[in-house]
Amino acid sequence: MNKNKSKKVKGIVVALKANFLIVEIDFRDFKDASLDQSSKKITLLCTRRSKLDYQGLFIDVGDKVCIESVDYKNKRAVVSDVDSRQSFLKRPAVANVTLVSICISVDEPLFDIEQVSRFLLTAESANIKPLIVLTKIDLITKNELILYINQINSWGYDCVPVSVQNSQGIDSLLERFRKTELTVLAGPSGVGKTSLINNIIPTVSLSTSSVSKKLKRGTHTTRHVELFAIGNGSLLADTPGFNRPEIMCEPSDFAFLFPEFRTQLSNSPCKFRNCLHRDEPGCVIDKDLERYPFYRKNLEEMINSPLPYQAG
Ligand SMILES: Nc1nc2c(ncn2[C@@H]2O[C@H](COP(=O)(O)OP(=O)(O)OP(=O)(O)O)[C@@H](O)[C@H]2O)c(=O)[nH]1
Ligand SMILES: [Mg+2]
Ligand SMILES: [Zn+2]
Repeated sequence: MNKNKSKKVKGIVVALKANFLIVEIDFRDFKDASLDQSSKKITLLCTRRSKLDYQGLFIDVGDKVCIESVDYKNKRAVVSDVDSRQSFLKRPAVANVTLVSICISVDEPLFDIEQVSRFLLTAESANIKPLIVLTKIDLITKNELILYINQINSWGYDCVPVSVQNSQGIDSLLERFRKTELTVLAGPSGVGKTSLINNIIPTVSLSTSSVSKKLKRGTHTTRHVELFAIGNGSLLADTPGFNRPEIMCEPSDFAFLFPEFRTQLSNSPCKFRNCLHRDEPGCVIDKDLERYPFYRKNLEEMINSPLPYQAG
């Protein structure tokens, strides 16, 4: 009997294809003469044990799994167990995310505060750290870029400006990603997420396509989430772009998803504990903050929507 067939091995789901899971394993820990020892990783096409379905355990990209019945020759295996998740980003669906890199282009498609904020809220509500990656900065002047950076900083976020066209900022972005276990590139279609991966990992050559001239929007080129190794044990996920993330939140929690409001609330709380920061007496939130109108509009929608609370 092949010894490895009964051996349990740990791996990570790097992609989902039809009903299969693509699992990458690091096989340095155990030797198999039939394997090509020049590479350190191997990807296997896996099915899942039906007990996982009975237990209602969903598996997504980023999940750490246990595999068995490994057939190295044909690169097949069966997923028998899944570790509990450290975090989960619902859309794009990725498990164990440590950083959400929200890619937003300064032009083509145009920077839109409401759209960026919706992506930021997705990360905030999953309790995962967001970073804004400002893409296509070759399309604007230095002064325009400074205004964008200041604007993003005023919301309490960090931002890394990049251009794939002239490789500006790519090295420092990569340095940041290599300090992170699993970074997800999220953002609208056409902002250059896949172009960034192609630039960072020259050995992959993923499909990209130009933004529609008429609508000035992306054409939804990437269709699946996929993880790529970027060195230092770090992983980077390319994801399909989408334009309008939903906001799902309790009205009383909503303000805490905005760092600029959190700062004000932690300095001195509002007079009433259940303050929704509308026009209540003793409210400490500065209504002149740039994103306040966005907060207010979505708060009203949430309050008026049937449960569960949701804004448009
Ligand atoms: N000028 C300029 N164009 C860029 C840059 N990065 C990407 N593009 C272009 O933007 C277009 C869209 O790029 P993609 O990488 O396909 O965008 P995406 O975010 O992956 O889009 P989806 O897969 O649809 O979500 C392509 O025509 C790229 O050549 C950049 O830094 N500068
Ligand atoms: Mg893409
Ligand atoms: Zn208040």
